[in-house]
Amino acid sequence: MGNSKRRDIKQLASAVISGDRTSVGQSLTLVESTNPSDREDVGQLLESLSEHTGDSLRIGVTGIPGAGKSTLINVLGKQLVEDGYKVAVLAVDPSSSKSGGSILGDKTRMEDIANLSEVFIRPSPTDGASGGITRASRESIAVLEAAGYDIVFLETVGSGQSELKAADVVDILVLVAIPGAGDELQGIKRGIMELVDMVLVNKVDINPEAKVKAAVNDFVAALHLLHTKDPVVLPVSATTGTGIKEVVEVFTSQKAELENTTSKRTEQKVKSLGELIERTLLEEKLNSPESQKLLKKLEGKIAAGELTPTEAAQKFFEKS
Ligand SMILES: Nc1nc2c(ncn2[C@@H]2O[C@H](COP(=O)(O)OP(=O)(O)OP(=O)(O)O)[C@@H](O)[C@H]2O)c(=O)[nH]1
Ligand SMILES: [Mg+2]
Repeated sequence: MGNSKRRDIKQLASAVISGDRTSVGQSLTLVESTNPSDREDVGQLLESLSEHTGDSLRIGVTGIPGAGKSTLINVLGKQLVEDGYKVAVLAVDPSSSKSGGSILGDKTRMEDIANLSEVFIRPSPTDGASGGITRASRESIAVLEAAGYDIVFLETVGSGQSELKAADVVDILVLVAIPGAGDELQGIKRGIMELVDMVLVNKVDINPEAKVKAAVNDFVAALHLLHTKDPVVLPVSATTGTGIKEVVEVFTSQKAELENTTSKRTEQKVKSLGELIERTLLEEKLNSPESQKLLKKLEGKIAAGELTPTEAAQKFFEKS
């Protein structure tokens, strides 16, 4: 694009840095775009913001549907705002079929913070491509950091892939669980527990104390097996506020610690290079007219039963 477009992006970036909410929203729409022609603008925007990014505490919140993730973010966010932090929430929903209902649910579950000037909530439905989740989240977080948000929550539905991807982007991964009769680890996909830094056993207000204790002990034991460090497992209630102060204390001390270290951030930046290259290569490969033509042809052959998807993929790589 020409120079005038460039200047617009520069203006957009300055408006984001000044904290202008409309510009933050526009920038998030731009980075979420899957249109290849927007990538240049995104690159320009992120470069203009780069000196102002990288200083938020990023908290991933995962767990089975209905565990209380949104309700917890609402109370935690409220407390953090009272403590002087600016808070942003990205609700990542990779399943388009579910997104409508869930996003509406998220908004109403966060009604205490939804209208605060210190809070920005963004439901981010993605196209389901796992690379897309990480890239869009990482870039969205950069926009929010540049706009001055100190704490960014990333809520992901408990569907394996998005949780694993979210873990790459965050500083703390929180699993929200509910007490159950001995089956605490059910519904939690393999590979997630290894990445979890903190478990919140939620809804203690409607569960007997013994059941809560058993759940906490099970998670402590499970995390002990997986980590060497001391696992943080806390019983909480998003409804009554039980345990919320303790959780906020963990977050604020982590935030302070993060200000003194840069290693994790550096590690994440290094990882993002690989992802960017991967994505660019993929886009180049898929978007060329020849590839599109070949894809169409191969799709026809699969539909006609002449090729299996595996054979078609092999042919695609042989010929393109
Ligand atoms: N009694 C009680 N109910 C709770 C608590 N936390 C959440 N809930 C209720 O549990 C239901 C689900 O809460 P959400 O916050 O929407 O759960 P979620 O994990 O965000 O759900 P999805 O976004 O659909 O994956 C709602 O009806 C909440 O009011 C709690 O601590 N105690
Ligand atoms: Mg939710």
